[in-house]
Amino acid sequence: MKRFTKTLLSVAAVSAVSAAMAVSAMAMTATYDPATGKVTLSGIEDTGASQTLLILDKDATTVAEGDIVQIDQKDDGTAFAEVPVGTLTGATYYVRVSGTNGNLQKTTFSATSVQTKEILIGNTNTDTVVDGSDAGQVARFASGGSKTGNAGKEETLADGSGTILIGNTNTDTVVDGSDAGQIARFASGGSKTGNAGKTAVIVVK
Ligand SMILES: [Ca+2]
Ligand SMILES: [Ca+2]
Repeated sequence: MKRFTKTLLSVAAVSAVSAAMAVSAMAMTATYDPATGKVTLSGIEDTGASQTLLILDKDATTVAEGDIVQIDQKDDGTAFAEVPVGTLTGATYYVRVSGTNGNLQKTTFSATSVQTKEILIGNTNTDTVVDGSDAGQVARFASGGSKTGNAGKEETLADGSGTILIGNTNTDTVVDGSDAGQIARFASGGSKTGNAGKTAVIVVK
């Protein structure tokens, strides 16, 4: 596989992909795996001896250099199967494949799926329980002492509702002694206030 840089946008094959997509077939499909940063293509029709692939971040009629996420060309008569693109942050991307036999295909895929994980609120040391060790980490974070664990780290909530500070169990804007107290009470089975021990789902960065 040859991989062109974006500075080689002027090659004739790219112009063909850009201009003639109105007559393309629609059988091709594409999926994106955010864990590997790869696009998997299937259902591609025969494209002849050489194929040019573009992945664009908009459905441009005339492709500009800035629209191109990935450009690849093959000349071994085989279809594209898996295309590495890295991390994508947009929503919808547009795939176009042209072949030397005049067969032009396009499809779209979504990159909005993200990896998530469930966490225990108040569990700053990333083990499986909320206990006195977490209370101690939060207390040390609050007092400016030696920091261990994730106390004070900001994470993004997977439901799109905003962010969460690890160790902030009382849902105000800071991680401080009040949170340490709530975690300690949760751990000791005392009267429970705040969200210590409850779960939240965050985006894996
Ligand atoms: Ca813990
Ligand atoms: Ca707090």
